[in-house]
Amino acid sequence: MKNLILGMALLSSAALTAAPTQKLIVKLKAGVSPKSVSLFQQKSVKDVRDLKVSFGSFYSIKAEGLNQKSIDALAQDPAIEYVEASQVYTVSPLSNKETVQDAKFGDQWGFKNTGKNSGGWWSRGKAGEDINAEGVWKLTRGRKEVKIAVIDTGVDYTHKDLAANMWVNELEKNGVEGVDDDGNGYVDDIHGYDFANKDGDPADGHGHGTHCAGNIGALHNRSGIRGVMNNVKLVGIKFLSDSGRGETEDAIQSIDYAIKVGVNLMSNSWGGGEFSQALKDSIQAASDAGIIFVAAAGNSRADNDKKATYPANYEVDNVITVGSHDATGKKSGFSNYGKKTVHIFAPGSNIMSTVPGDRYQSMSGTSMACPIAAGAIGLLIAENPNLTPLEIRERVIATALDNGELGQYTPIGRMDAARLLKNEVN
Ligand SMILES: [Ca+2]
Ligand SMILES: [Ca+2]
Ligand SMILES: [Ca+2]
Repeated sequence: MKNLILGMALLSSAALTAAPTQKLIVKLKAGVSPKSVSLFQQKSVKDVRDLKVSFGSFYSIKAEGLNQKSIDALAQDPAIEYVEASQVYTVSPLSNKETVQDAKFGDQWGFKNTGKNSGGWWSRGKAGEDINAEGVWKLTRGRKEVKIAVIDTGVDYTHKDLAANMWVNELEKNGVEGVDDDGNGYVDDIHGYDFANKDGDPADGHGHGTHCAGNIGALHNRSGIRGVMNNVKLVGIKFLSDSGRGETEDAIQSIDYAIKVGVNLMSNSWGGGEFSQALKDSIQAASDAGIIFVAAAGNSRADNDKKATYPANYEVDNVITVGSHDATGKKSGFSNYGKKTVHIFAPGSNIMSTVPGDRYQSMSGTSMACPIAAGAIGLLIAENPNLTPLEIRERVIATALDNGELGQYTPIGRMDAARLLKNEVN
């Protein structure tokens, strides 16, 4: 096991030289004290950081000054289960159009496709190629008991179209600034947490996370857009910085935090890097807790069956990977695909949603398809709270609509939320 991890993920000494700030993720064996790890005591090892997660003893260390010999020694240490290189993850929305002051449901072709509302005369859509939002809203608009973590660049929790659907940690809201009032280990985490900056304010300095949040849970009021869910609690978990980049240790802590909050689903519109056993262990811990992990398939036009994209390709029961289709029902040009590994497609081209400052913007990417699918799955959870992650994934695949365009890219087709709720199988 140890050697396998090293072979797949650990940087060579040459690569470490090229990236001197590269960190390593170390998992200690159960019951081992970090004081007994000889390498942690060496002068060349800096910033030994206990990640304090609930599903194992994980540390990050600075690799600066480490040579291959000392890494090999670390891997041989009987106190260590595995060691791997930290990965860098990014968001990659493809087009950032101008933000607008207001937007409307009529702009949301992914929810109701008229054939004429997908972005302008040059991009005609096909009526009905949408998630059938009006159909599913006759059945449910969600429940406030359903908690969804948006693990991303943060969320503008003050946005007028989101504020009422934000999760509120009441003890912190009514507590003392600078004090961990609910004793969960995180100071002032009122609406979530910021693992990029290690503070209790997950405000979004990028825009991507707020866009994702709006797709899931923007309010069904008279202004702005609508999310797939009108009733939901959104937990803003930030680990991607304002430039849209984040690292393994913060991703792991984000997933751990979401487990501790007790979310039903994590929406993950980010990716990059190589296989990480530590990230897979985190996702497995979420699965063990009955939590769905929805992942964007990636935006590199690639076949995920042939070359794995992470976290989309982790083989854990709770991972539901989403590709993007456009307003004609065809695969978006940018979208990754995979007959076996991309479980469903959802709208992801020219998607209008919320961005910080009470504004709206159109973005494209599997980053957008992911939260739209996550919202539909949130509706399913609202009505069927006892389904297991595997049962949910199987139902998502089985109730997908075959629109005649996506069969070579995914098991069956695209998301139709009404079919998902009604369990209309093919
Ligand atoms: Ca707290
Ligand atoms: Ca506090
Ligand atoms: Ca609205």
